[in-house]
Amino acid sequence: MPKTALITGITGQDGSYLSELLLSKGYTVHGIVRRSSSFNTSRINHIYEDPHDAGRRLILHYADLTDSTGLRRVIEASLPDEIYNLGAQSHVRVSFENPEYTADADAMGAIRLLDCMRDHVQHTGRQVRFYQAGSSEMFGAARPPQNEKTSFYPRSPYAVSKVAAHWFGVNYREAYGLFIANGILFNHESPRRGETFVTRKITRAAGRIRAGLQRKLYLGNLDSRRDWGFAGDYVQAMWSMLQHSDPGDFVVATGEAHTVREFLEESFSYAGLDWKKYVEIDPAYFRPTEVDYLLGDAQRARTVLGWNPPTTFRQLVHMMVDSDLRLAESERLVQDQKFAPTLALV
Ligand code: NAP
Ligand code: F7E
Repeated sequence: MPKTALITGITGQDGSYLSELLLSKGYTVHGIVRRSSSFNTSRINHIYEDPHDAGRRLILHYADLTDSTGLRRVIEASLPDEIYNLGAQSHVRVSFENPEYTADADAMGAIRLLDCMRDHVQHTGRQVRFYQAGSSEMFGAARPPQNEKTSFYPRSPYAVSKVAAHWFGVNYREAYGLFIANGILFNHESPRRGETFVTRKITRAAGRIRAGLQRKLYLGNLDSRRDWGFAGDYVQAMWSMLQHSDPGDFVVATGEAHTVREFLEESFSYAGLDWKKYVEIDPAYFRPTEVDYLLGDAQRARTVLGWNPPTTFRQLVHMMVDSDLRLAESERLVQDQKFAPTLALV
């Protein structure tokens, strides 16, 4: 039987790749979109289906992780076999500015959704599986390499909220026998990455500097190390966790760490630029408490799930730079066209 999935955070980077994956496997995909005064569906426009189309397999619902009534209604309307909780205020620096909202969406949002699922399972007797999007940020200051046995040491309101969501998942699994898998994913990036995360900020700047649209790039701490993988590879691991016979917790990582400076060097040199001519340090981007070194040990995901990420660090950087060079070039063309009529007048 074709399955049905419900994704919170479908409009985000991971939500868009996961939707593509599930649709390619024959799933019907329901997604939660939060109300915004401007369009927030750009990452899924290419798979969007008109509500008037018969037999469509991508169905969007307005709901919000801060509103349990709406979540309950969407679960009852979509009858999912699998729920992927990807929705979150996912920016670590922003979580210091908006701690209460971050905890509400990321920690309380998870328990709201779990509780809706618990009631739904109890009332209907249906089997539903749940994926919780945990993060390497939960390890924070713990010594690398980090794996499922490493103790959490969160260093931001975002990370603390994700730790709470992780333990809500463990508790609901043990208390009610629900199938709940916690992914502990290390940083994963792509051409669809939000533009205020450091990787995309760097590749976006490389493209715009090459196109003559930007002069400087202001960054914070260049010394922190991250284990960066490709988001397209990581959504495969999410799906695999829900296909396994038993629910569990899995670290998902490449096992290779690089500094922000190394990401910068690789991006700019691939774009034919010397980063030292363009980059300035702005302490505004420093964090009150930094996470210095994240390096994942994903042996359990490799052996139990058979998950092995094919994309290398260099391939990831080049994919992002190539995409942002094309994007900047199209921005430049639009800008040139805008000025063309004015030039023609003089
Ligand atoms: P993202 O691009 O920031 O997407 C977050 C998604 O959550 C967006 O669809 C966003 O909607 C939605 N959202 C935010 N607040 C919400 C709310 N109150 N109610 C409902 N939806 C809400 O994040 P991502 O990179 O795809 O990451 C997916 C998940 O994995 C997140 O939970 C993140 O914390 C976690 N994670 C990410 C990484 C990583 O390296 N990418 C690593 C570990 C864990 P809008 O589009 O309207 O903003
Ligand atoms: O920062 C440093 C910054 O914001 C990476 C989220 O997806 O991954 C992400 O969180 C590093 C940090 O990602 C700038 O201080 C320097 O050390 O790209 P980031 P993150 O904080 O690692 C985890 C796994 C998640 O779960 C999160 O949801 O880069 N850095 N200069 C900078 N960071 C930013 N954003 N901007 C700078 O200008």
